[in-house]
Amino acid sequence: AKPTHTDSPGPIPTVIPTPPQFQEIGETGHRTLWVVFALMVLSSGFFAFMSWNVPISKRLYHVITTLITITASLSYFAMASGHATSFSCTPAKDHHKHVPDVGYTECRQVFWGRYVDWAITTPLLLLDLSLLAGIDGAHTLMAVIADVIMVLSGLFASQGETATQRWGWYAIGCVSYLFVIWHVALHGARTVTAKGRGVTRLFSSLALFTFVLWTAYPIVWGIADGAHRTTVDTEILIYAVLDILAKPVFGLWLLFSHRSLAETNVDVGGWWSHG
Ligand code: RET
Repeated sequence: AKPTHTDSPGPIPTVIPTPPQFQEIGETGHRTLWVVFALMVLSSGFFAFMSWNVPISKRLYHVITTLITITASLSYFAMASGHATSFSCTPAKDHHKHVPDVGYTECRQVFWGRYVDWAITTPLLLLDLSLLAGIDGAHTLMAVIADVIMVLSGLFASQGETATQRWGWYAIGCVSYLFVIWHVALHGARTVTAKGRGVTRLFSSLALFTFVLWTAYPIVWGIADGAHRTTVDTEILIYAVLDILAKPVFGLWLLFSHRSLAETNVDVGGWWSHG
């Protein structure tokens, strides 16, 4: 017979619940966050310095690229000083499946500051690439929106409590990422040819570098944040290397190429500058 609310609740369980298992940042992770903060500040200063003698009309890439590392500096400052973080608790895998009351939970430290950073910086990185390739506003806007959906999906996935929430949002994020590649890499490869051989070659290498790097992020997310297969410190280290390549190294490459290749100039009309 179906149980009803009048049924006796049964004997009081005598098993003491296992306390949650915590996975959190250690000394290495902490130090790494401060080092990346310092590198992002230095890069921002250097990019600002590079724009010193460049007329405003030719500073668009400098401004965008500097804003990217400034944003990363802020986010790394927040994370290194112990802000922008929370614990995400999920039921532990396999065992105790049928006795949820005594199954332990795993609480892993999540730095949600990353997602705030990515929500601002990845659209700016795409803007750099779109301007370089001469992609029209329509495709740029669609790429940027797909990208914001991708990052927010990652944020929701990281806060999810059930496998459905976590992997569901992760899957939505991955589909959005495919739209980003489609609008920027594939579409850009077509439009950039109008800007000549030099820009085409630059865009091809920069876009390849970008999308190979970017693809590492969902892989790391799946292993570290999704499946909890690495420590929090290892995760911090891997994201640190990826972030340095995706922001300061990308920026150096773009700004130095822009300096020596006049065809990279963008005509964005009178709104940006009057001459
Ligand atoms: C998430 C999880 C959801 C699925 C996908 C993701 C992709 C993230 C990417 C991040 C790129 C970050 C960069 C930072 C700047 O330095 C959100 C991890 C696809 C591509 C380039």
